[in-house]
Amino acid sequence: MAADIWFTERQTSDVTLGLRVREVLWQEETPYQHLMVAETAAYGRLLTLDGAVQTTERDEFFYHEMIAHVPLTVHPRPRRVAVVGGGDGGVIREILRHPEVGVAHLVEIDGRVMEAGRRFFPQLSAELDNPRAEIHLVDGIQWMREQGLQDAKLDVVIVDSTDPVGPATGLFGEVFYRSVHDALGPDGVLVAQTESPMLQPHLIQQAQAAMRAVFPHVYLYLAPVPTYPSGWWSFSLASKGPRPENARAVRLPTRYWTPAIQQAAFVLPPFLARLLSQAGVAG
Ligand code: AG3
Repeated sequence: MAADIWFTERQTSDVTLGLRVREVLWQEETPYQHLMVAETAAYGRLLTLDGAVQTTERDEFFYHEMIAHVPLTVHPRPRRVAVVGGGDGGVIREILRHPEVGVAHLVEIDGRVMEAGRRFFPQLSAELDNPRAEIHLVDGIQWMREQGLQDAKLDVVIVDSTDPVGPATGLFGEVFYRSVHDALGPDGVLVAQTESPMLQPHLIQQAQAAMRAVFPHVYLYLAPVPTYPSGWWSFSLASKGPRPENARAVRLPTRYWTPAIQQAAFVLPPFLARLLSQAGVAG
C-alpha cells in the first residue's frame, strides 16, 4: 500500500488546507525561504514557500490571469510593465499575451524560485526566455526606488508577492507604494495581491489605506483561487487616472478571465464595502 503523505498549509492558527502528495520532487532552503515542489493528487504540481501554497498546476490560471489582465486592460496603452515577485513566471506569461507590451521586467529577490519554475513548471516559466522579458534577481523594494529616478516611466506594476511576513512585508506599505507611484507614468496602474477577504480583512484595509495615501483612485477586486486560504482572493488596484469601468475589452486566449468577469470582479458584497469604508477607503 502506498504511503499516505499529506501537505498541510497552516493558513491561520485555526484553519489548514490539506493536499494528498504523490511525490515530493524538490525541497531546499534558499537564502530567503524554504522551497518545496510536490506532485499532488488533486492539483498537479504544487510550489510552496515557507509552507504557503504559491501555485499549483491546475488552479494557477485563476490567479495569474486576474492579476495580469485587469491592470493591463485598465491602462490605455501598456508598453512598459514590471512584476515584483512572481519568479515562477506565471504573471510574465500572461503579460506577454498583450502585443503592445514592449518590455516586462521580472524583479525577483530569490533566484531559486525562478529555477524551480523553469525546472518543474514549464507551463508557467515558458516565456521567461522571451526577448521582451527582462529578469532582475534583486530586491524589488530597492529596484523600484531606483526606477523612480529613471526617465522612462513604467505603465503597469504588478506585485505578485508572498504573504506579508518576513521580506515581503515592505511590499504592502506606503513607502513602497510611493516609490511605485514615482516609477509610474501619468496613466500608471498598480495591482497587488492582497490576501483573503475572509481570513485577512485587516490586511486588505491596511494595504488599501496605504495605497489611498499615495494614489487618487484605489479599488478592490476579487477572484476565486481554490488552493489559497479560504479559496477566495483579493487584489488591490491603484491608479493615477484610468478607471476600471473604462477598461479595454480585448480578446485573449484565457481560461478564467474575460472582460465581463473583470467588470463583475469589482462588484463588492456589502460586508466588504463596509470594511473598506470603515478603513476610510471608498468601496
Ligand atoms: N503569490 C501569492 C501567494 C499567496 C498565497 N498565500 C498563502 N498560500 N498563504 C503567488 C505567486 C504565484 N506566481
